[in-house]
Amino acid sequence: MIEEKMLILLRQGKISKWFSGIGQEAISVGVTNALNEEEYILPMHRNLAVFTTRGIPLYRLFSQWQGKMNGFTKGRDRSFHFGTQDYKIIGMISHLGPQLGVADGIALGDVLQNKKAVTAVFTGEGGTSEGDFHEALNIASVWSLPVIFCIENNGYGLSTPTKEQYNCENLADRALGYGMESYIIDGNNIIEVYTKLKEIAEELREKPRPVLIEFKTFRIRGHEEASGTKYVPEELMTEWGKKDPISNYERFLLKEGILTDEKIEALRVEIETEINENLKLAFEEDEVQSEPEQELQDVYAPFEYQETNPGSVVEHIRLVDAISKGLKQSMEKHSSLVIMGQDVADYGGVFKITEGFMDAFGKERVRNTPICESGIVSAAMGLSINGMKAVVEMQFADFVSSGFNPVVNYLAKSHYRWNEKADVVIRMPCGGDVGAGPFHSQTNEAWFTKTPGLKVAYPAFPYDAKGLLATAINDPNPVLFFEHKALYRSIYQNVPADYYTLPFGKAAKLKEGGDITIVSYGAGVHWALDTLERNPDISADLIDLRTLAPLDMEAIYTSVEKTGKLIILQEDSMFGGIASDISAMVMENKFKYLDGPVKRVASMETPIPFAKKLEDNYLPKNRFYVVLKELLEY
Ligand SMILES: Cc1ncc(C[n+]2csc(CCOP(=O)(O)OP(=O)(O)O)c2C)c(N)n1
Repeated sequence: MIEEKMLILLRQGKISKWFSGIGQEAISVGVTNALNEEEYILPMHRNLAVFTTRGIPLYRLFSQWQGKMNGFTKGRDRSFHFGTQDYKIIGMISHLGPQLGVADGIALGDVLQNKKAVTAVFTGEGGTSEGDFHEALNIASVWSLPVIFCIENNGYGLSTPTKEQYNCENLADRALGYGMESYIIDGNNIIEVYTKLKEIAEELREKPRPVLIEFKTFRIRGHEEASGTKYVPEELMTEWGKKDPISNYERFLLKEGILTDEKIEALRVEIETEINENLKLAFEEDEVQSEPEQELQDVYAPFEYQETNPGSVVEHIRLVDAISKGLKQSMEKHSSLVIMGQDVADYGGVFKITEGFMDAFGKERVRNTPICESGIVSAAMGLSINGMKAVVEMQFADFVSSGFNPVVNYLAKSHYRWNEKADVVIRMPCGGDVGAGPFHSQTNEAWFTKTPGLKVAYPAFPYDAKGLLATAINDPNPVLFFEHKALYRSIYQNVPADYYTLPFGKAAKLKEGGDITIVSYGAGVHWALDTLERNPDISADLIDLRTLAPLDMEAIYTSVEKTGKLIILQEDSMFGGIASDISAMVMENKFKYLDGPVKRVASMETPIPFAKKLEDNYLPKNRFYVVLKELLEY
């Protein structure tokens, strides 16, 4: 009835398009009713009945669709793209697949917290073609997670019929390959959906494991309202029209004497009144206003940095040790913290950062993962939704590209969209000068500094690395934590033995001088230090940024006001890197203080080559002095 009403409003131009679930209602209603209220459910764009079955007041749903404040996203996202912890509903992102992995993480959280609960997640048959589907099912099976994966096979993914989407008879058959059970259920029969799902959910609560369900159904309306169904053969429409779940159930209830025509009429009037009253509320509500300050503030979850002062005992350790010890202390401090990554358990990770962790904290909290970056980043988000913390180790920063989508679209945007934190740190062993070629040497921080909602740390020293990692883990926002591989075992420092934190957004001034400002981070800091050591006549401020998001522009501005010259050294290739933005900001805001052009020194615009001579020439460290000298003499 809600959708019928919306159709009228759409024709009147009063609402924008949405994705109809007409003909598929039995699946949403049956699955949602089979779950307990405190169990998480992750619907898709066609699952209105999940929201109504969970009892969300209709005016809030209508306001959500109209982009108003009584909705769930302050007007920032549309239709069903939202979640609400109040109703334990976790909405989709447009990319469809990632939420399957998020369901894994939520279910893992339940298992680790000894809750006897199941998680249900939806996908269309089109979504099953995404890699995320494979990754999520595989993870759930390997880890025995109580997830009910629900495929709504409705015949079409937009205009694409099933025979062009996959080449097997039943999608449920894929379960065999993942080592899990599966069922095919008539998705238009509410009694079958509900009774079977209730039985499965009860079993899974007692004996956690994933189950794949293929609901056979049909999409009676267009992909989105107003887009039509011209490409669907008429006979399919007629055939499935006869199987409409609501009219069939109504007939059944009438036959059984449970319903009467009078009761149906009374119910219709009651529901229509509810819809109209709630629509009135939503229409009467004002449009949202844009308050730029509020918009910016909501990009990140609130976090109050807590200074923690360590005792006086120090140890002379390498960068790799500082990260390992810091991570270990955070594991002791946060009992809800889980580490996930390839080979991080018994093997201790390829850089041995988590060596011994499994013995200290157990295999439950130090988890080897299959090779599936997207699924694991999504699962980390699920852990966060379920009240836990996650550190994900990328084996090499390069491989984050395989998990890029959930990082930049799910984690980064969650708080802004629907007020949900993403309490996840992604550790990124990065960087060149190690003779490792194009796929084990990249320093890809600029992929992330570009994306609002992410924090990015890039320490150059053991002391900074240990303190910043502790803060990254305390912070409920998603943090990309870059660790330079060439510095892991070459840079030593005296580091407090105790746990301590350092603030984000505060650069360190490593050298004080009057003639020029040098800004760098990561390995670049050490190249700059070497250059200054070899040329003691140069009087420079050397600023180590330490974190790139937030970025300490004040430290740069103050120094440039004093020296009048700025050179930025970055390891990444030049175009689109952080140096370009710093340069632009200084030109825009401190032009009158400049006595020369702002200079950027960076790697060549090529992939990172393997052979030593090629890599040496690719990296900027040997070019730095030449440009520095030119600018000093300008
Ligand atoms: C990664 C990605 N690619 C393409 C799209 C565009 N798109 C949105 S829904 C859809 C079809 C989805 O089909 P299916 O999963 O079967 O769900 P249905 O709409 O039939 O319920 C497509 C192609 C998208 N949202 N995300």
